[in-house]
Amino acid sequence: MKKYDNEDVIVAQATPNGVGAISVVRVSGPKSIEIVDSVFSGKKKLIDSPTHTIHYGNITGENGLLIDDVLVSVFRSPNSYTGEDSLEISTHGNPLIVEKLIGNLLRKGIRLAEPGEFTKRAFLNNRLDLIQAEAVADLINARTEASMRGARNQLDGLLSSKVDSLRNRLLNSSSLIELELDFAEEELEFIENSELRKAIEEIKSEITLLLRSFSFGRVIRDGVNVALVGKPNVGKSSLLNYLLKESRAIVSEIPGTTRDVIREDLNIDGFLFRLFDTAGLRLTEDKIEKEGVQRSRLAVKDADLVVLISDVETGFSKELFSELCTLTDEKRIIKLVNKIDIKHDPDLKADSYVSARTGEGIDKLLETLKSRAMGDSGYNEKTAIVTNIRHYYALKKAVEFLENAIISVSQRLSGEFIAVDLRNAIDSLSEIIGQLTSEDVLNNIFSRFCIGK
Ligand SMILES: Nc1nc2c(ncn2[C@@H]2O[C@H](COP(=O)(O)OP(=O)(O)OP(=O)(O)O)[C@@H](O)[C@H]2O)c(=O)[nH]1
Ligand SMILES: [Mg+2]
Repeated sequence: MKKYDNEDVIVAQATPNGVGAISVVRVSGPKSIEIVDSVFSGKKKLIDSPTHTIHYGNITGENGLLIDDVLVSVFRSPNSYTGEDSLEISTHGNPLIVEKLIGNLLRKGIRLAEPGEFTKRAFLNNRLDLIQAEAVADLINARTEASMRGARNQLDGLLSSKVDSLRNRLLNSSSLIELELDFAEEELEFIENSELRKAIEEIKSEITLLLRSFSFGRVIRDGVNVALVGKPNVGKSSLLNYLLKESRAIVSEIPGTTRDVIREDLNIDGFLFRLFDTAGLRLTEDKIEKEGVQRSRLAVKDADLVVLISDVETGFSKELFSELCTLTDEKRIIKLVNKIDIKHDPDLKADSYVSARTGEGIDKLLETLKSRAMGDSGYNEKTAIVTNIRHYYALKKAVEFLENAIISVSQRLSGEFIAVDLRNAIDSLSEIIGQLTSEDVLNNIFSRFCIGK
């Protein structure tokens, strides 16, 4: 890992812009304490203060004019978020004060931080690995209990330590093969063929398990898109309204009421479901309705789950079901019968039976949605899960290399072939933790952070 050698001192507001009780301005970099000290007057010099101490005093600007009385927290390298000397200045929560304070520091040779630059420095100084750095952004952006817990899981290093241990096991195997190559002339065998194969297969199956956790990981992090579709008048909008507990979409007995796709978020036990109410699917000459039907089809394509709704009168049409299967995977479709308050038809087979009028069956529907979204994840707080698509693809690449390696081992090919595949698999795992990650990828990751983080 390259050592971080940036001499720049950076500054940014860490709290949201606007009026509040306090605002916090963050400063980090070598000489940051000295520089802030030059505009600060308190009982004691900041330079002489130990790490993790808080100091009250005045910050003055040009001409010695008071900007604000503040509290300054001092963190010394390496025991700070960034790993560098850094400070947090708490001012009164007025944007004008913050602007003046930052302006004053810029004049002293400090520069504005880029988005995510504090976290990037933490990563480059080995305070966090890349998975954890990405989790910081996820934690800040989490909007549901589940996504918050997922980000916490990553920040605590569950996935990091799993990937790291898989990587170390691969390193072990590959170093034995490389050793054999070094002693090729003596024909020494450091690891038996069957043993090697078993070791690689075990690692491969553990990575495959991680890959499988991604569908659930994505649910946790990004939520689930659910399209409500069906023929006109079956009660799609009524169901949306019932689930949201508000009269969001227009409901009427006239078929073809809904034209636009209506999107609303629903929180089910801390998991985010994005519901899309759509125009009823039918052949129509009406220009606007036609466009609506087209949009319904797009919603089906984008959906993680498709609730195909019929009512007790109409039942399911085979044609409609087949059409949906051309737009989405059959496994994503949940068949639902609505209006069971009118009558109950035991011959009408479906995954869910509800009444959007009385609410009967809705609790069960929520359970069905939740369990379908999560699959058989077997997830608990202690399992490592993959929530990030970058990690997913790197793990997938690792599996492909391991598959090649297994083929080479079983064909008893020369150790060189096996060594190359194992090396590539190791590199894929290293990319995830950030040990072998290109500057472009890093910039891309950190540019998505907010400024001040
Ligand atoms: N009895 C009964 N009537 C319902 C139920 N759900 C909806 N309805 C009625 O069915 C009619 C159609 O409801 P909507 O929610 O507008 O149906 P939709 O599927 O959105 O229809 P379009 O937008 O035209 O495709 C309305 O008159 C509703 O009051 C239910 O569970 N029971
Ligand atoms: Mg509707």
